[in-house]
Amino acid sequence: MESIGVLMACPMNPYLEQELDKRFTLHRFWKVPEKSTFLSTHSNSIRAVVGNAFAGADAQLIEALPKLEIVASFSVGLDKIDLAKCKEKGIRVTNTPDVLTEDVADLAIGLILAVLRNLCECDRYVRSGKWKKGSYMLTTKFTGKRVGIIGLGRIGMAIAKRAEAFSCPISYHSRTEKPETKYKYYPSVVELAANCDILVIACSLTEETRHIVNRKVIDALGAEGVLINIGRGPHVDEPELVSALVERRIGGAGLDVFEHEPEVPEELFGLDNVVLLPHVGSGTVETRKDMADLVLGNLEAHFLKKPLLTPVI
Ligand code: 8YV
Repeated sequence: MESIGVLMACPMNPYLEQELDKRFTLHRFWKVPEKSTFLSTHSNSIRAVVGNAFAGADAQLIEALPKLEIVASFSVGLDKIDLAKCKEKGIRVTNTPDVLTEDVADLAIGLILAVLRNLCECDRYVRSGKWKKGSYMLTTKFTGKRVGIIGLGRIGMAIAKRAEAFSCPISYHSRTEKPETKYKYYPSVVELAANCDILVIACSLTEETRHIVNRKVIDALGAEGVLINIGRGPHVDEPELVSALVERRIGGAGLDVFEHEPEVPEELFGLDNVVLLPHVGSGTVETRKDMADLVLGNLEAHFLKKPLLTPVI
């Protein structure tokens, strides 16, 4: 397989990069100064693209690579891949579901606790010596709070399971009701937001879910409500969220993702009711290794003409 050209869209994982380098002819796209010259030079040898949550395969890249057979994403989210174009051209697509579910759900609970119990602020309080001058203010209890989840897929379910252990009543919104669960379904996100204390975004990003959390939803969540986003930044109308947080029209937010990563609105930096993370939901050594092995396994399966491990298309 050494002669097969694989294009890695951006840096994502050193182990994956090293293993791809061993098995294929690896091209690191981010190191290429003249992208269009590079693409025309290698258009006949690149048969696979490896992408992730930050860079994938858009229509322009797909069109530039006539020999492209497979896009293997080092992510569960597929929003950086033009799926319609892949389908049209018969290009296979794989992602990394399941292996990251637990980590992302763990992080969602971590964010809830961090926001409600002011964990990051408390840490700063101790480090700055303020504790010596007086005790820290009281915070908000998590156990028993109403948790609303947008998207009850694998990750949404894993968050629900964890929140149940905190005695939280769970409700959700998704495209269709899931009769197999006992959780309360809301056909509208505004209604879900109006009936929960903590609103968690756990759906995939599509044209339908872009800005699914808008001004109306934020207002329905209200001044005591907390928004947690472990999905994608564009799920939220970010300027609306920022003004709601600054004006205290919403209680707080725990955000692992942002609309223009790695740019984060600076207005958020001074707020004590917000916890900001650098898109680390799946970011553990164990999970990233499993994700890398899935990418490698899918590519090998494809080029050996075996069934893909985690096919999307
Ligand atoms: C990663 C992700 O952060 O799976 C997803 O959809 O957002 C992530 O797991 C990313 O792809 C790491 O490079």
